[in-house]
Amino acid sequence: MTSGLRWDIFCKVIDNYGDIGVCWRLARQLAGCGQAVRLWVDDASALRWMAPLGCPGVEVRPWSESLALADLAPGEVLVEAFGCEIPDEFVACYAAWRSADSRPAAWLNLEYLSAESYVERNHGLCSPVMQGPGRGLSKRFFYPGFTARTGGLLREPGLLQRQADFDRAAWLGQQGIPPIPGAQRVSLFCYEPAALPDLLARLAQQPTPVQLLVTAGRTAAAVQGCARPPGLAVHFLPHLTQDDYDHLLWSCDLNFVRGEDSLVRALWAGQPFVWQIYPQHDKAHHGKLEAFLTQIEAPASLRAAHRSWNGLDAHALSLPDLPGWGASARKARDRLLAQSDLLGRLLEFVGGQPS
Ligand code: TRH
Repeated sequence: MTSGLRWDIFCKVIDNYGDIGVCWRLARQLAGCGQAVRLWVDDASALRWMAPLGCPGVEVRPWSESLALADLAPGEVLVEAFGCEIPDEFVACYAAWRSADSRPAAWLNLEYLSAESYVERNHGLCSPVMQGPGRGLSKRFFYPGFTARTGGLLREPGLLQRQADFDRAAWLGQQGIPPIPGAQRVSLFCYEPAALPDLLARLAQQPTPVQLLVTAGRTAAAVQGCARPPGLAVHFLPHLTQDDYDHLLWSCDLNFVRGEDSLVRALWAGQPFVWQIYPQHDKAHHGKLEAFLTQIEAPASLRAAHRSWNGLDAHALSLPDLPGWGASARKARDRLLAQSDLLGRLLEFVGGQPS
């Protein structure tokens, strides 16, 4: 059932850019393999810079108080991203269509990415809908993840080839990033880590000059709120398109990433990286971070850097070990590349066992 399906993806932007970033990336990949996608989103503003040209095959629709559902035929695949609740009126429309049409269909709950062990247990589970207009139907859980028994990771076809063909110097020039001979470039995408002033001080003390490329938004505001140590070259970036964010990661010797989607991009970039995990009030992110570090077989110094950067301990940030962290990043990437990607698994999931 996987050729030319129609997909309705629902995305509620909770905060930051990850919800829409992941949904857009998924929508774009689905469209790239002949699927028709409607992306319903309550706040599409980030798409203006993330994907200013849009994408053929992806229609972005506002998810507002009342959905424009007149004459709407729901798609065969309904995706609720990250546990958002699909509006009743849409579910009613979908349920009516399901009862009148015997074509296979699926309702999926796309979950957040984690390396924790529950992901393998829960991936693919079915959950009957007990109330509301969808009563009698069932949803299935789709968990992205790092192992063959999960939903995998989003990875565009040809990504590694594009990276191999990428011209760093030309891209940096086009972005107006001033060249600093012999400098190491470090990209920074983070929230407001307590260790940020410490990082800036350490980068300024490196034997090799460092050029820090700071992403727009919260990260830039956090850096602007810190004292700038002499000797550190800082360049503030505008909001980049998703593709240019990849180019940034490919252009740097060390990448600080955050959240969910940029972590995956850092993995594919194969450069040394440090991840700031999205902090949760109940500290659930501590276990999630440790599970990830175990998953990628992070060496001790990389684990220590992650713990300091994420405030799991009060140790000062260790100096980056670029050769060691680079080797570990490339090994992790190679292991992940040996697996199929999320899109392939999702199409199989939907085609194999429609709910
Ligand atoms: O922005 P994030 O922190 O997003 C999320 C959300 O906070 C979400 O609610 C939370 O649950 C989740 O993290 C874990 O980080 P993330 O996931 O990396 O998303 C950022 C997206 O923005 C990603 O698709 C890359 C893109 N991006 C650009 O396109 N251009 C840019 O200049 C930058 C800095 C990012």
